[in-house]
Amino acid sequence: MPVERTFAIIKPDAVAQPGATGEILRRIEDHGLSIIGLKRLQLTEGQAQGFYAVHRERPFFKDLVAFMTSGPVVVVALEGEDAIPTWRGLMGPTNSEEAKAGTIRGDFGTDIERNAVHGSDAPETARIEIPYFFNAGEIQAPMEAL
Ligand code: 3AN
Repeated sequence: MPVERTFAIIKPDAVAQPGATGEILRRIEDHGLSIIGLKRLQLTEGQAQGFYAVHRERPFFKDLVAFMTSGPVVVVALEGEDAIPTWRGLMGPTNSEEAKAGTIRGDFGTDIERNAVHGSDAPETARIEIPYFFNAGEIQAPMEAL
């Protein structure tokens, strides 16, 4: 199993639920992933547009940016064996309406837009997404990653 890094966002809908941020971080650590970077911030419109630039032509882009800037988020850099599939498995499918109870999107999300969390879909994506929010001094790795 490769040691890899991934990037997570706890989105405004989840951050707004008392206890949800702690519970999500607990699930992450319970599944063997190390939190190597963590901060809470209010995204600007420009930050949200840049982060989701790949979706800028999609009909839901404007709503997605409005939602992602509607309240604070928590951004997290993770490291561990199979971190990308492990985190995506914990998250559940994109649409919270299709996500099973016990997944984060099933337990804390509402629909396809208000879906509680984000996770990188591939190592190349994580390599772009982590530096989008963290500078080198804000990442402390317990082991050397790829
Ligand atoms: P995932 O976050 O599961 O990788 P993506 O990358 O397809 O999903 O979509 C990025 C984000 O865009 C999703 N987390 C969701 O918030 C939003 N999104 C995707 N598809 C739709 C849609 N059809 N309607 C509204 N929002 C969407």
